[in-house]
Amino acid sequence: MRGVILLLSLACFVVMTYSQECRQVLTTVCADDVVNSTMQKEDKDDVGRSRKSGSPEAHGDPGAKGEPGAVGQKGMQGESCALGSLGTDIVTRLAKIEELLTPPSTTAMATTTVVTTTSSTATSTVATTTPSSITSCSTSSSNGPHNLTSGVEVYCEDGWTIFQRRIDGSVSFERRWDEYANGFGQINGEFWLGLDNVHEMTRGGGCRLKIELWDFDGNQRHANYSSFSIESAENLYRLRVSGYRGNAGDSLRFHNGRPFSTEDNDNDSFRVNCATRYGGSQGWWFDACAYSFLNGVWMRQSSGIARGIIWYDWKGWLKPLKETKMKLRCD
Ligand SMILES: [Ca+2]
Repeated sequence: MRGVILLLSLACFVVMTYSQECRQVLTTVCADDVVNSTMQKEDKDDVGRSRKSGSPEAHGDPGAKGEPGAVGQKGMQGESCALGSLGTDIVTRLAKIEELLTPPSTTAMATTTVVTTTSSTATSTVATTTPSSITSCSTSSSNGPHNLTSGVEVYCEDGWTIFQRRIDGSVSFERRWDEYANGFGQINGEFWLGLDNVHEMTRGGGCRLKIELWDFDGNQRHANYSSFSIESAENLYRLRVSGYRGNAGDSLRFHNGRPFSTEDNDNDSFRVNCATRYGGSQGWWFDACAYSFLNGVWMRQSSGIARGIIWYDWKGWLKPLKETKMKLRCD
């Protein structure tokens, strides 16, 4: 084709240089050649172009489960867990509590004794104006709590030592033998001074007993005894009382000479335990069982015979009392 075009072009250039027809033929042939050449070039270029990627193939089925692996070797022991600041604080506090709860060693007790002696000396110097300890309430000029030289804390009132007080039922008198022997309660509220203490105070003789009683209507009665003492623990803290005078009636006569009884130490003369017969577990000098029971359950309304704080010769068995004081004085 290129050769034909070349010959035609030469012939046209030589023979028909100025022929319009020859120019048209040459232009048409040349145009076709350019079109064909362009088409071939485009076909060739198409080979080099990238095709659109096809749709992804679907996943195949999962393979079968493999055999389990061999057991691995035992790992090394880890380090102990470190405590955070909060944990350290708790440990420190626990150690302090343990220290406080641990009985002092012999050395520590010796040190404590020295400190106590020093403190007592210093206190004695101050005590010239305000005595901190007395031999008994009969030597005290003020009412309220006092420390006896024996170490016992007592409540003094007009020279008398209160050893039993009921006010409002705030302190339970349901106690066992050891508690009635040692004492319990609040010195400024309801308390029981303890049979051992009362025995020590009255063992020398010459003691009197005064009992003051109040009902829920504000009425007050008293019962005084010119002779009063409590025997030792070996004699079961037997009550010795005589020489009644007063306006409440002698409801202790039935109990004179009787041993003390509690829930865990039945020394009464009844077939059952009198200490647990009246709705509680209080101690008293029961016989079979009581015409007086000042340690009874504190209650406003009676729940049965001799239940509550009882003084038979004033209120009978069905009218509990509200407040009581039992106090002694030894001259
Ligand atoms: Ca009994």
